[in-house]
Amino acid sequence: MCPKSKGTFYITTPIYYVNDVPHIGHAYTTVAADVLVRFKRLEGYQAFFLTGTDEHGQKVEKAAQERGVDPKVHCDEMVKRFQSLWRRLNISNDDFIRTTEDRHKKVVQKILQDLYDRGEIYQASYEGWYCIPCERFWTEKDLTEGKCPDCLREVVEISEKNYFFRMSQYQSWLIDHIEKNDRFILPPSRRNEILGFLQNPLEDLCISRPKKRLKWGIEIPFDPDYVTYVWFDALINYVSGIGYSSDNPRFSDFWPEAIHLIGKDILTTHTVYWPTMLRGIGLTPPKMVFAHGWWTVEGKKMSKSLQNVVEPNRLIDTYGVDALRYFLMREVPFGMDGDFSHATMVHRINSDLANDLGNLFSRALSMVIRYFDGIIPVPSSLQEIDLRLQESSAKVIAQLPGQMNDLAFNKALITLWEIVSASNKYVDETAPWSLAKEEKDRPRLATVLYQTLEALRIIALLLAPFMPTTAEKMWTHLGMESNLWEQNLEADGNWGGLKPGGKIVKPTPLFPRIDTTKMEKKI
Ligand code: ME8
Repeated sequence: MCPKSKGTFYITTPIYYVNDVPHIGHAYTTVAADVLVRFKRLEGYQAFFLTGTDEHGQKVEKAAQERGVDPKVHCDEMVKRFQSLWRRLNISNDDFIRTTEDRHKKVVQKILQDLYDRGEIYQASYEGWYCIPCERFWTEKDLTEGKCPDCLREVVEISEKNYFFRMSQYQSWLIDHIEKNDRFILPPSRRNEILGFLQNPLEDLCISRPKKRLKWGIEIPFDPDYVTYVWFDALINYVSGIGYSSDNPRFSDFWPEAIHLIGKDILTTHTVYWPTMLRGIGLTPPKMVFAHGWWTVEGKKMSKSLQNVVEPNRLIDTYGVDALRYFLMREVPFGMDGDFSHATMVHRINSDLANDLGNLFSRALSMVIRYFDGIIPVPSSLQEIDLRLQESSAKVIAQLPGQMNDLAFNKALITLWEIVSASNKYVDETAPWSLAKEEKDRPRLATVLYQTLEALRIIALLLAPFMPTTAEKMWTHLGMESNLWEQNLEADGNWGGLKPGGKIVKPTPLFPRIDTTKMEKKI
């Protein structure tokens, strides 16, 4: 089926620094973007999902120096770590942009030149403080006890000539834009934070770094002694990655539809620098910037020195891809901070996945194999209890799109589990194993098992964005011949899509129960 497109949808993740290997925080944003884009495709949107890597600037240059390799060689090696993790995590991005690619560099230089030609960029002397790890300038009054207000590390005093973007002139326009568009910055607490920040005068943005201090960057087109400030370079990926100034039809399909998913650490760059840059370029701001919360690990901040950085590859090896995707989306409301611990992860897997979903799947399929030789039976007249199951499925399908539009992933999963619970309850109450005892109850047995399998088909359809591999397994075990990724929520979410006469495949456990004591030893 090729449903008519419902419109276009564009989602991005931050482009991650390649100064280090990816960890659970990077995986979190990327999985969330993947879940949302898969859901939008299921709804029938023409969607585009962009992720990538941020490869210039001091952090990356320093990391390469420490390893004694050329920065580009370093980037080429590190980028593979991100790309292979995204493949393992089943991330369905449509493109992957690296800021060292020509297609990106050309756009950055074009934008800089345009802004310069129109007087939006000027040169001036800068005297003040600089935080090297954050790559940010601070005035004396910004500092916290003489240190960087963001990371509380030492700052250095500098005096140098640089180029500045006239960001300050857009302050009242930006405030107005945020006030008029209550979904531009979400959640609302982050919107208030930025409106508070904008009560103080906005300064112009320093967008260059002298080459004598930093070589690893995109050269400023009108002054070869300078490279571009890494944030000015990086933010532009969101438009260079969809063909700005190179592929106009594609660009105009997806801009300004963009939803930027970010962590709360990079809120100001995305909601102050980026919209004003776009305004300077003459482009409309993105539709939404959603800043999610921060993950700690067993109650502590993740850091190399504490040696508690959670490596997603290890979690996949231990628990499996879909269990990790489920945990990340289910455990914490998107927007709130969360804490990772093996104990909570094991608990989630055992209760929601092994007990609720896994048991439902294996007992339903096993009964069809036992009582109907694995052939999907033909249902007959429906009773009140059968209709109730259908109603609970229809109710869930009606609720999900709104919850997903609000990026309320955990609420959506709680809602989806209502069908899982309703189906388990249905099986308990109809007791097919008793119906199987009497030949006269065979039509009723056929109906009950058909209804249960159909509920499982709908569960698989709705679960697909969250747990693609599990959903595919369920889909093929249910004997579905159509391609799961070509389904449409409106048409295929209707009750009755499962065809009697199809052949069930013998189930293997979807999620084996984890033995807590054995797992503790292993960890
Ligand atoms: O900031 N909890 O890249 P970055 C949740 N290159 N999310 C986390 C996290 C944690 N503990 N740690 C990291 C940069 N993240 C820039 C972005 S975009 C134009 C340029 C996630 O490698 C979260 O999405 O430091 C955060 O915003 C991002 O990784 C920072 O990645």
